[in-house]
Amino acid sequence: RTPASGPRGPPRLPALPLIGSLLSLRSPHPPHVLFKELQGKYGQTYSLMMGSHRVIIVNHHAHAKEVLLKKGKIFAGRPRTVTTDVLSRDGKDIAFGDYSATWRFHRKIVHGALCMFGEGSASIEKIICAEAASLCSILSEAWTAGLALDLSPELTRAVTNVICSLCFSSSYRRGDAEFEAMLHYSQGIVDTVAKDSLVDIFPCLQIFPNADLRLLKRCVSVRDKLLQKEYDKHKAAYSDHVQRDLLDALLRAKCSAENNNTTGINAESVGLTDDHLLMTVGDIFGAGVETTTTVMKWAITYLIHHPQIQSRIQEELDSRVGMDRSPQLSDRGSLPYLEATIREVLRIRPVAPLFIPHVALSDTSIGDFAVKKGTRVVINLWSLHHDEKEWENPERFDPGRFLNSEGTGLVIPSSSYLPFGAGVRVCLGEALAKMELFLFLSWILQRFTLTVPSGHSLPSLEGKFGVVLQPTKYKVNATPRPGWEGKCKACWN
Ligand code: HEM
Ligand code: PLO
Repeated sequence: RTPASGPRGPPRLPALPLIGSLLSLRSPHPPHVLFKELQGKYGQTYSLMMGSHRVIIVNHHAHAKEVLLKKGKIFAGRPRTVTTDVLSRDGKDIAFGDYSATWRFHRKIVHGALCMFGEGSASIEKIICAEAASLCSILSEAWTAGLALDLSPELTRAVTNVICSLCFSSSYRRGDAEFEAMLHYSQGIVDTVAKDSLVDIFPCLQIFPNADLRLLKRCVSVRDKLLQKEYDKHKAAYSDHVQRDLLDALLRAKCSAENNNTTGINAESVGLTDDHLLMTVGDIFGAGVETTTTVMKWAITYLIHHPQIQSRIQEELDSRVGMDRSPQLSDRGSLPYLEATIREVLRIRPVAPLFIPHVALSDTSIGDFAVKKGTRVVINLWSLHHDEKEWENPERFDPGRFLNSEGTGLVIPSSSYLPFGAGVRVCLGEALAKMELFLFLSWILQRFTLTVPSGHSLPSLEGKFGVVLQPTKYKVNATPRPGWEGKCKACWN
């Protein structure tokens, strides 16, 4: 315990030996909602025990920014947990890997490779638009056949193909068996990894039969075979002179470290082992697919609930882009209402409502509270994005919040908004995700109006909590807008 005279830690939830705070956490609500509610009793920043680990929950933006920005390096650690160790071969990736020289080096390589395709770059725009065109022709075929569609696999394939191009220079066709396998393993991982499951709280439970852990291991082994296959192909085709994708960029860094013994740097010491390379590309692939797809699904869910917002975006598209060409990245500045809608989706249903836990790398503080080295810190983005003092009626979906009073320009109306995190651990895919969301949504809404089939109820807004917060499945009618019904297939591009 901190001596009475010194700075104290944050208020504590009652904890019983061994089971930690589990009893006070039993609740019908998902953890981000429960952690928001507990503020009423314990204040904005409080701590609890998860098994033997002390965890601080941060619910206010001032403390969140202190952790992420002002003391970003001190709080840049990640905890080791049973499930993330299975996924990342003991933290040899970026997202679940602890703060280290290896971690910094991998972030730098990925950042460089993504910039190569970066914002404004013709190639990434072309890749996304090709996928948007193919998505739109599938919607049109379904409409012609009179079918309502579960959009989830179609959106996932479009988003997967973008990240496949960037990571591996490859793509999947509709019905591809490997793609079906990927959909399946990735859902298994999302459902079981890093959500403070019992094995993460009590690692000793691994020795008992545990269905979740078995499922995770099976899914990870399918994913690893897929990654290994790409890795072997890239190794066989490797040349110092060509860099097609992220995997080539990682291999180049590995080869140059191996050929450059004079500087004392070798592949092993900077963490450029086969395992590290595979786990890094696995992270980007996994994050690239699950996050953007989830936001697309939430965006469509909210647009179906709010047809008037959908038609306002369509009016904006009609007046700024028209029907004779497809939207492109350079239209972003002239479609503020669509951009505001994307911002509002990211606020109301954050992809990662609890981020990934951070860890204090030395003794430090948050506000006036003392924090011991090794303490885990969970930023509750749900609380930041639903803070009643910052957002009027936070559960109301209202893109207008992000527009200036004339409705012509974009604003960020509150500091309590961090959809991609901030600081040392900020999301690596922010620019890519924003390009994809803008192009996919603008292409779809230029051509179609989305509704639920008649007689079906509106989709749920509740979401299923896992490592990402996903909407549940439902069917959609995509009806071509006036003027688009009779257009030939070639005109969809
Ligand atoms: C981390 C959000 C898309 C790669 C994160 C974090 C958030 C986030 C909140 C955690 C920050 C923290 O722990 O402090 C999002 C959202 C996305 C998105 C809302 C889509 C709209 C992507 C994409 C990629 C990506 C497309 C890959 C290209 C990563 C990686 C990390 C990360 C590698 C871990 C960074 C680290 O621990 O150093 N993201 N992300 N994300 N994101 Fe994203
Ligand atoms: C998604 C399922 C994949 O099969 C594996 C994977 C890798 C990286 C993870 C991602 C999953 C979920 C979203 C994560 C991402 C790293 C950063 C990102 C956690 C588990 C976020 C939003 O923090």
